[in-house]
Amino acid sequence: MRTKTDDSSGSASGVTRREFISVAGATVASAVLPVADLMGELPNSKSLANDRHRPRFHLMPPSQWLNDPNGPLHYKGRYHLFYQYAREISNFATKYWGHAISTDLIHWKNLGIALAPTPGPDKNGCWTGSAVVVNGVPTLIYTGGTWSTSSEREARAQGINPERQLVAVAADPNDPDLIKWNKIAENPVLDSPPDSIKAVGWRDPAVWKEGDNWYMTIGCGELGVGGIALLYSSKDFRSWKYLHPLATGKPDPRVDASRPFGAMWECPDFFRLDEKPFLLVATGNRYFTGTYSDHRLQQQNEGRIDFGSAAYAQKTMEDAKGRRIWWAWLREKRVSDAQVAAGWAGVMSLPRVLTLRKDGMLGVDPVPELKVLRRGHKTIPAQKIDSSSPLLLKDVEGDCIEIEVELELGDSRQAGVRVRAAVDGSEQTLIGYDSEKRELFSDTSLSSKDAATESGLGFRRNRGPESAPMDLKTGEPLRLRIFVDASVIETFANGKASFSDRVYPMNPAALGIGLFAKGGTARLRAMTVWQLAPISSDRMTSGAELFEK
Ligand code: DQQ
Repeated sequence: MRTKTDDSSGSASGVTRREFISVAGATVASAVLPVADLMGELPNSKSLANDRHRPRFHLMPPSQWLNDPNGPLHYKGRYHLFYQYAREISNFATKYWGHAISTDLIHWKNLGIALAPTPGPDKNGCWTGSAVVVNGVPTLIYTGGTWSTSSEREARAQGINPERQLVAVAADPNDPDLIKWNKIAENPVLDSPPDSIKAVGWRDPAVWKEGDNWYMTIGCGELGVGGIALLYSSKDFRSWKYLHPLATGKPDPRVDASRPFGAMWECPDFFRLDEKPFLLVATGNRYFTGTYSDHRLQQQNEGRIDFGSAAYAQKTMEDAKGRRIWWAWLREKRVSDAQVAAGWAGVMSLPRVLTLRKDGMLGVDPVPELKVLRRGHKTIPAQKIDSSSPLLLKDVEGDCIEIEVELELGDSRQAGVRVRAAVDGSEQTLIGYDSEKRELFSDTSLSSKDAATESGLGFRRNRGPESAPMDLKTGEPLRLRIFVDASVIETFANGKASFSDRVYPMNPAALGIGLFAKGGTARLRAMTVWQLAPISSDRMTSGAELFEK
């Protein structure tokens, strides 16, 4: 099985006139999209450009709202990454597909809106979906929302399904930027979930090809039961047939399946690495693996790709090099009033590469391309770390940096790195390993004194410790790579676990970096701190100059 995300496997490099006309003729022209207006709408661009919490090397829209990554695709030498975009700062606002392109996975140019709701089956939103090349034509499949937040419960109570699946095709497959997309006349290609399932949701299609057939999984779930990834197949990408569940969640005490959100698997993503099947779901950035036969996944093991509650709605693609590249939405961790006041919310994670580890589970690392951002660096000499170590390292600080560190944990109970720290430690974020609990952790309890970062419920908590089980063999050092980009922190540990977090120190000088060890002595083996180059000079990540490479 290969997921066709790359033109190398299709005839896309030269779509024939006949193919193009047959595709174009069968579409309804997309609405006249106010692309420039929407993405160019920067009421407070000055304050955005000067907002020290806005990241500088992460992809995001010029302003307003971003959530899920959608339809990553490698086509004619360009990476295309779409994302859920809204003109208001709210997850319940009407969603569009924002569109960005890159030649190196790192520098992005925002092109504008690829998909906008139009009267009909996506009138209240173009939600999450996928992109593939079908007979040489880049094609999107996504969920159309016909409900608004207020009408959803009512609609479902009346047995009305408020979600549809729709297809859109590139208006000009010879345009490497794929600027314009047309919704096909046959939409919706699916208008309701199977009758046998009392679905609490039915969205976020993900597609792949096996032989001549397309397969699609759609996120679903039943109250009291839990998540279900439904499986469909098609020969022509227009007419889809329901087969059976690809996988069904096992009873899980960690999620409350009596509530619609707990009962649903959003954003399923399915692929094989060296023939081993992996089903990713949004909840907990979790994945399931086991065996795949008769188009059913028999689950044997599960893991998590990112252990931070900041990350959600993971999505992958296979790139031209055959790598499995992963992204997720990094949500804000401050109250919505603060987000609205800032004029922006939501950041795309850094691209990561997933690999098959010897133990059959997924390894996760930042893509090597990120090294292109490295500028000056400072190496820190090997040293002992204990309770008497200084709070901060001398002559090194920053919030647009990468830290590479190797620590011997010694007899310490906890050891790690302190970032975004004020000189007096009044604000600081800790990332480290707890040898007793055998856990990697990110502790944002003291990250900010801003009251806007205090509240939050359950897994949507804004500040506090979060952890990931991680076994280090006796004597195995803790190896961390930490990317700090203003309010974003992404940590990678020993190729085994990753952690995303968001922090908003009130003190602009909370830029310090330190080492800590508690309950014993640890030892620094090696440490380098790299200054990273922003991908845009004004924190807007939208300028055309980004693409001049
Ligand atoms: N966000 C999308 C849905 C998806 C959810 C709407 C996950 O399609 O289920 O913006 O964050």
